[in-house]
Amino acid sequence: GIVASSEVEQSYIMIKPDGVQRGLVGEIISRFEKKGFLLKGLKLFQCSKDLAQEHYKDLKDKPFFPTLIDYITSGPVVCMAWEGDGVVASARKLIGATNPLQAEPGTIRGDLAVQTGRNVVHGSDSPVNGKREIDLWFKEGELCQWESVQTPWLV
Ligand code: FUP
Repeated sequence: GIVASSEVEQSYIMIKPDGVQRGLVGEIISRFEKKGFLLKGLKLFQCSKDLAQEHYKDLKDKPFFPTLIDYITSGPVVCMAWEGDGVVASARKLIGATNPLQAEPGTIRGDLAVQTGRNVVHGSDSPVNGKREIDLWFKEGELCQWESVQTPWLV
């Protein structure tokens, strides 16, 4: 992994295999882009079981853990690092509740999904986990340091 050294808050956002299979990649990326966060890393990636298990290690004792690992490794995912003040909590609002049937309309899960086990997207649950997950999923050199010329309009 890389050391996510930026002082600015970052969230690891991942489009899960169902989102890729259903052709929702552009739609989902667009929501974070339009909100105004800064994209620092982006790749299509087939992950190993080891990586999926490490990512979801806090859930390893849950009954759905093996099913979750099979799902996440069932096809390519889109890995993203998004940056900005408040990005972790804001991304979770954009994503909506874990169970898509409880997710509000207007959220990604509320608009695009019906099953908890097929909820199309992941977002880090804390800034510390944002850095941890970006470090886990991206290698050295895969993140870009750049500033959007639009930034003055968004702060
Ligand atoms: P979230 O932070 O919204 O992704 O939710 P969690 O970290 O609690 O859960 C991670 C993933 O585990 C969910 F995206 C889907 C899966 N899960 C289930 O399959 N069943 C459950 O009851 C809860 C979560």
